[in-house]
Amino acid sequence: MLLDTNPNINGVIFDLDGVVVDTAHFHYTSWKALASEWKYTLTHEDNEKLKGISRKDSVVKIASWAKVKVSENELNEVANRKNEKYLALCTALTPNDILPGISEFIHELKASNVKVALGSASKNALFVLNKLKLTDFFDVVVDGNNVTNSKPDPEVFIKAAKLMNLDPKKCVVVEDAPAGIEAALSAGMLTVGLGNAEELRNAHLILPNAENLTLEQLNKLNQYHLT
Ligand code: B16
Ligand code: MG
Repeated sequence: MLLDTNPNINGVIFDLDGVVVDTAHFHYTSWKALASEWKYTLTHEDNEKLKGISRKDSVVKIASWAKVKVSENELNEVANRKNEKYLALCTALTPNDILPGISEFIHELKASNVKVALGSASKNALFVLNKLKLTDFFDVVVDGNNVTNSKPDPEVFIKAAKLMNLDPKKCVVVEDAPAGIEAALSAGMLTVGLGNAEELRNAHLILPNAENLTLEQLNKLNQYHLT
């Protein structure tokens, strides 16, 4: 049986890290270890600026903060070593690590015939989704392996809408990072920011986390419906 559907919302695109699962601190721990080799102490504020940014672009940013010059070879080598550390931490992930509210919301969307996609900058997205046993719930997965430009470029979200066969104006993006909100707005989509209200101030709707994320909440987006 279909639940009440909102005609303005045909698809929801989820960011992965920080929205579906809290892997952001795994990224932080791994980058911090690498940055310390350059005698640079990566701060929480620095890490906020890396959210949603591709692995390679992250190395470039950290190198510039540490004021070190890196060759293309070194850049790749550092990115690979960071990924080994990150994957080692992700190995222990289980469905218990899905953030509160996310499974319920995905089930509600499926029951209401709203399409569900992933739009992540991560090249490890499928590995993580498999660990969480969530892969089969996503109609479409677009990740760091399928895009050329990382957030705040809208490519990842535009591609997800295209693969779902949906009008971007009828898609809602759920994000935890300012770069992701910017990307979604450039894609012409409605946005829900999960986390810090000040950092995510450009989102149409801001919630502290996904615990109260429901289709009823998304009805608040009707006032912004894009024509
Ligand atoms: P990987 P999201 C992003 O994922 C992370 O926020 C960001 O910190 C990370 O550097 C990026 O993925 C690339 O990840 O190294 O696994 O390819 O938030 O867009 O889901
Ligand atoms: Mg994120």
